[in-house]
Amino acid sequence: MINYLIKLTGFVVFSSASLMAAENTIWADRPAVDSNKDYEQSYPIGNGRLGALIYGGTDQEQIILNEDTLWIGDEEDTGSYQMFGPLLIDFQKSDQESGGEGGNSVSKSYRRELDIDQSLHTVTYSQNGVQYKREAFASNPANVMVFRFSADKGGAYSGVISLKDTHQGKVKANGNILSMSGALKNRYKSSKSDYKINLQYEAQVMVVNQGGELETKDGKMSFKNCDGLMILVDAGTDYLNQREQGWKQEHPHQRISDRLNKASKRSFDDLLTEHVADYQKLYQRVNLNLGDSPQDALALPTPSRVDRYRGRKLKHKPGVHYDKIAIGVDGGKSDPDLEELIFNYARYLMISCSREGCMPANLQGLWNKDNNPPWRSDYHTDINLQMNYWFVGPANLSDCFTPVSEWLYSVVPVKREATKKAFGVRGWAHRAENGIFGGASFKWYIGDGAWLMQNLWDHYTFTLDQEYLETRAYPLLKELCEFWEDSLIERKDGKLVSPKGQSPEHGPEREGNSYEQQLVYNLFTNYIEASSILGRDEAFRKKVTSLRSRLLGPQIGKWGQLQEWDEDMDDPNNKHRHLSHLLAVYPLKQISPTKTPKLAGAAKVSLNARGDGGTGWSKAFKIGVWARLHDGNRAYKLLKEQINGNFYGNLLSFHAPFQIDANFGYAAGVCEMLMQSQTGVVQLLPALPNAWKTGSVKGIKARGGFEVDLDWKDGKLTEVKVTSLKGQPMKLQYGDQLKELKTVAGETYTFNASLK
Ligand code: FUC
Repeated sequence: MINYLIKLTGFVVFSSASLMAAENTIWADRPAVDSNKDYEQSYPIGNGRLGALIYGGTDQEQIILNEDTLWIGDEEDTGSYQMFGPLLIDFQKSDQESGGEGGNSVSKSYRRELDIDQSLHTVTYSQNGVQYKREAFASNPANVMVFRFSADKGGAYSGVISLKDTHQGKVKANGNILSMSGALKNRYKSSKSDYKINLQYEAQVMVVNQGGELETKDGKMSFKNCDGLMILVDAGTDYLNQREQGWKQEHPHQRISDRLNKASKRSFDDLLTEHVADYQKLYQRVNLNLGDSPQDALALPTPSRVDRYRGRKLKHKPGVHYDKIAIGVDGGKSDPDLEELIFNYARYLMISCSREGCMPANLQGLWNKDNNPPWRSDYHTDINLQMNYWFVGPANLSDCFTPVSEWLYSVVPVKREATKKAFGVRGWAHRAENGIFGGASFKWYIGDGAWLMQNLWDHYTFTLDQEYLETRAYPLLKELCEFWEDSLIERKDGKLVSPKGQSPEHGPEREGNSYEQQLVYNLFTNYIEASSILGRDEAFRKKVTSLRSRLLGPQIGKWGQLQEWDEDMDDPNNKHRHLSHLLAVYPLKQISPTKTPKLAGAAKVSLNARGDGGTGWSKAFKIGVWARLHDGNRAYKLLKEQINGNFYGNLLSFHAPFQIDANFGYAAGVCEMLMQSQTGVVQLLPALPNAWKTGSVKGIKARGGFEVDLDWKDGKLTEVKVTSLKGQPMKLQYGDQLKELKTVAGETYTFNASLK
């Protein structure tokens, strides 16, 4: 933190930039050269729609290009997310050069960093007496990616730029533009039939040189003796999220050309200033301080810093995943700034891969280097997509949520037909794997829709956006209630249960799994509230209220556990990564230590039995559940388990492999530790661990439209500031203190630990 910097004034070993940015900089002292380990080394940039993984080589710069609509698939099959392909820049070494600091190998002056406060990627190194600098960012307002190559001596840049098409398209070089375009015809590895929709795609790379010359030949572009280069990149497809238009709009060529032409008339600095302002409007809303890290941690490149934290080098065997990742390894050293950095990085990643008008964050966010990516890099709805977005409300990034509701709204017509065909009922349901044309694969998990609708409902509770409620959340909630009205089965004792299905992704297929029972209870609860707020559909609301009262509720089994199934058959040795029977604790709200202490106790028994191991997302999930059970130290243990076992040196979290849900789930867990508002009461520091003795958080959000700043010292709240954005009444709780207040929109209210 900054105060740490002040303490260190005059200390000369580390650069002041790296100290100041301890919780905002990810850096390495070598390029990401091992192409098999992209996700462990390369750094992602993105503007919501367009993204890149950057390797930072000094012989060759490799930039993997992505755009979020480049998908194969159709209304039947999920398909998969595709990569656009690599952009390669081969640097020609000058004649005088004789080894020394060159090549893609380590050089002492080399530094590759991602500044997540500015959303700017920089590579610097010296070679043969020349100081080189390469900067990169993805601008949301200009809607292009921008690269600048500069040097402290003239004429230092010579080399060749090329694009690789990884589909069936053509690469062309013309004037100062390299392009590739074609139509997608690939199939995902497990798909049997041809797809009915073939998107057309195009990418363009525009090169603006300072000094020197450009020349195009054989589909490549060479640059010679240039003082510097500005490279502008854009890519897109003809995808449109409207079924009635056949999922297509016009070819992307003109849009791309227009954006590049417009950007090329502006200077790099001008584009950068606009980009940073746009990015920081979202990023700088929240500031987390969990304490100060020691000097030796701050001096290390990020991969070594993570190893220092975990007390070992990560031994990651690619084949080993699911529930077998080592736990309880804790020989590491404290680094609260790293815990902050990982929280901040989730916010960086979300702003970079999910902005208004874009597609939602998929399993890899936006970043994909493979045309047969793991699990199709798709929208998995039996936890992953939901987890991606749990933290956006609390972390003051609700703006990043609308891609989810827009995507869901666009694919529901396809799901409605598939649901009718499969089950003969109204409404819509999900299979676990989902694409952008509504096609799906793997098992039906008919609770998934209600789970997604919790995200949609939460978006409303944080923003109180009435238009969104009327046009998106409400119609989807209502139709899903109809699905359940048609699908619930009445048992002899009058109880209503879900039809046969699996509790994700293990165990037998049974009726009345806790997974669906809890989700349906929650769906009905949210629907009742939504229809009351809008004053709509009173008769249906009554019906839903009556259905809800007859649902088979949560049950406590013979070893004190919260049952996962309708019968008492849970295995205390089951360590499965999914925790679907604990959703009522988190992210739903039916079970809480204050309102339903017995059930919360049973949830604790179950969670203990599941253990502290698992995939990245599973550990992240456990942080949140322990936080909701108000056990801050245990939540913190899981947070450490996740950092110890499931983060690469570039701070992308893994399953394995890399899956962005774990990055986002980590941030969600941290938010739950600091504040909770799901029960209608804003609980301050409900799960503060001993390890975060003194700290603060500014700008996090509570449901009802409140922005909150918290300060604590020696484990106790010292001050809370609440800014009311919507003028709603508020209930504030800290320990045994409860304060009810009426608020005025725009006013800020300050209280001490006694809430006075
Ligand atoms: C769910 C999980 C898996 C994996 C996949 C993408 O099916 O059970 O662990 O995360 O999604």
